[in-house]
Amino acid sequence: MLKKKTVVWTLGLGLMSLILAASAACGESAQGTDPKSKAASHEGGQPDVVIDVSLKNLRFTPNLVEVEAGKTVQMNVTNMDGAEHDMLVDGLRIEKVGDAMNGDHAGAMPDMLVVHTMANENGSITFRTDQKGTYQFYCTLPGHKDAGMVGQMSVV
Ligand SMILES: [Cu+2]
Repeated sequence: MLKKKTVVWTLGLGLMSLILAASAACGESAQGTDPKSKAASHEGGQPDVVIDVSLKNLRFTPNLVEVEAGKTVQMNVTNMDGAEHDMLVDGLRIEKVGDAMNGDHAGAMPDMLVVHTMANENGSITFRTDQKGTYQFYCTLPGHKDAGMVGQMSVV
């Protein structure tokens, strides 16, 4: 009687440790396939493409911009107006590359494509994105979007 009980108890323990081992293995493999750990870093690398956008008289020039998915794009924004402007690409998520020179909102929105410029100043951002699609961009300063400060960015 006593012997039988011990056997059952041992079996139970064995089963429990098997289950524990299995769940531990699952946890390990989930961590191993984390895509973030495999992301290549090209900090400070040269851009594949440079795009210049100028801001003048409440307009973006050009107002149609196309970038290739996966490429490293440096976008320079030149503000020729005597007013503060920015350029926000609505809904697009990016990966910033290196340090933005000036004029971006890096701290607040690290994965958004936005460049801010004071009157007659320049801003720049270097980024990559894999989000193919068409996105509207505009100036977020009050009244500027309604005044026509809009454009379209295509990621192809
Ligand atoms: Cu503006």
